[in-house]
Amino acid sequence: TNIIKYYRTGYHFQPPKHWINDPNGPMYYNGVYHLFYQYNPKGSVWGNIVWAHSVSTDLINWVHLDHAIYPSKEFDQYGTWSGSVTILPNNIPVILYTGIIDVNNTQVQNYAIPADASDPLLREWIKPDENPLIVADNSINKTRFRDPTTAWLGRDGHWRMVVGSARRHRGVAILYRSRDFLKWTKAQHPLHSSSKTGNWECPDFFPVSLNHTNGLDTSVDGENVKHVLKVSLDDTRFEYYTIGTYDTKNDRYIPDRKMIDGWKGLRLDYGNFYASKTFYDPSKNRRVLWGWANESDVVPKDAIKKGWAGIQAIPRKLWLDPSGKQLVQWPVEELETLRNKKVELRNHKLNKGEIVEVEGITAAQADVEVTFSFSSLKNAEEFDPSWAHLYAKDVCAIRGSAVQGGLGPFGLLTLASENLEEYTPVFFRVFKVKNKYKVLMCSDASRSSVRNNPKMYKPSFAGFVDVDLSDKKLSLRSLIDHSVVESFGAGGKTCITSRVYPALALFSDARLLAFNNGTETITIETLNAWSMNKPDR
Ligand code: DQQ
Repeated sequence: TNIIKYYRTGYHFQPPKHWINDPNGPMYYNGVYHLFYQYNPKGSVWGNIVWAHSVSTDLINWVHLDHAIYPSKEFDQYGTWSGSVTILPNNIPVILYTGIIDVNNTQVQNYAIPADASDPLLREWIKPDENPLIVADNSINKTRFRDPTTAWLGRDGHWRMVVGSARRHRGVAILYRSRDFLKWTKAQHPLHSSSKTGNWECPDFFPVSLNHTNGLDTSVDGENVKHVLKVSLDDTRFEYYTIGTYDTKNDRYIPDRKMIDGWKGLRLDYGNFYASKTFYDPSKNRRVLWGWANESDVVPKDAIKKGWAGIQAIPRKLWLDPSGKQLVQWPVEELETLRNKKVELRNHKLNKGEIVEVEGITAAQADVEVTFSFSSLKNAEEFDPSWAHLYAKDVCAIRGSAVQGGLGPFGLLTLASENLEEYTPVFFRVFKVKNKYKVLMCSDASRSSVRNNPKMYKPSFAGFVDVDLSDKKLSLRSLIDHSVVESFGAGGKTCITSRVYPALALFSDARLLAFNNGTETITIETLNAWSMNKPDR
């Protein structure tokens, strides 16, 4: 049977067909949201990359326009790779992007401007003759020199922006400065770099407020402002970020002391989420994050049969946690306009081994929010000291949803088949470490499909949740959409996106359940679940 047709999402961003990857140059301009993205107009594997262009007034319903940027000049004839938008003070949006200029993959930085800035949709973009704006000097590896950020203005009235790069195994954010946005000079020192992280792709550098959840425009600085640097690690397709201080005097970014500046650092998403990029949305005073959720079937045959590959995760509002120690993310509120049929559970107890089905919604295309509570922490299982060096995902692989615990595992079984031959559990497990507690959140694809393609990648994604358990509650929201489950633990402190490819839990055959597999009884205080409508796309 032709099951792969069921993998197309219902409400995530995807064009009608073909391959997509990185979100590029997201912006809000004159009442319209723009999303550009890396796109192959000729097929469903990576290649022939152009900047496809879609517009929206609500980040949910989209209209697809003609490609904004595609290879057409000497300075980009072998590729138009990722980049960002900066809206200049005269209200002209400028795209900075990476051009590939030869078969050796040599990378340069170019710019493009709207042919007519009064066109409400900014349909046509031109690439002026001053291009390329920046070529790599001899100190830079020309094939690792890409993905310019949104530029910011310093107090001296000069622009700054960074380009992702590497010096051997050291990831580097090369800093450039300009007075007029045309002539760019490399700063003596990079904005930041970190050893043994490999090539940095798609850097993102932006301010966040210490006092509120509102976003800040990219040039904002001053008291009660922290800065975030996010990088995408070429070698493994994971990202990490740090929070720190932007030392404007030396034009350097310094991560806060306790930040892990490397592989084991904080992640915006502990799952399938890459090449992400934020933008400031002045209409709602928020910073919004876009990220690419690649296919994880790694079976090109499927991509070719499907005729498409890649989706964008639901855009998220992002802000600094009051602790200052991490970011918090939540799906943009506009998503809630797609909520349709609602079902709910109230004060439902789950004893050890119990499950409850959430009936009456289209479980393959749903939004579910749940708050779990418990009366004591004393049953939490010991955290094995030998796991101390492991990633959360490794602990999840050892202690999955089927392994009985003390306080947890409890959570949701998403995209579950009739007899639970398939399911993607999203759950918590609370561990005791000395006198403290450690909360693990997993989105475990290991049983997501009975398809036995040996190449299928079914990872047990997981992250720890830095949450105060004194109220003995844990909340979870999952966005379920046929081949994707995007989850937000503890109000968005830990986020995990899984791509999954069930063979049985398809469309109306998919079920949604809540479960508890720990000795401590769990109460579902509230569970609200909605069928999700399809937006225009
Ligand atoms: N994708 C683009 C590059 C970027 C990479 C090419 C990240 O610009 O470094 O499609 O996924």
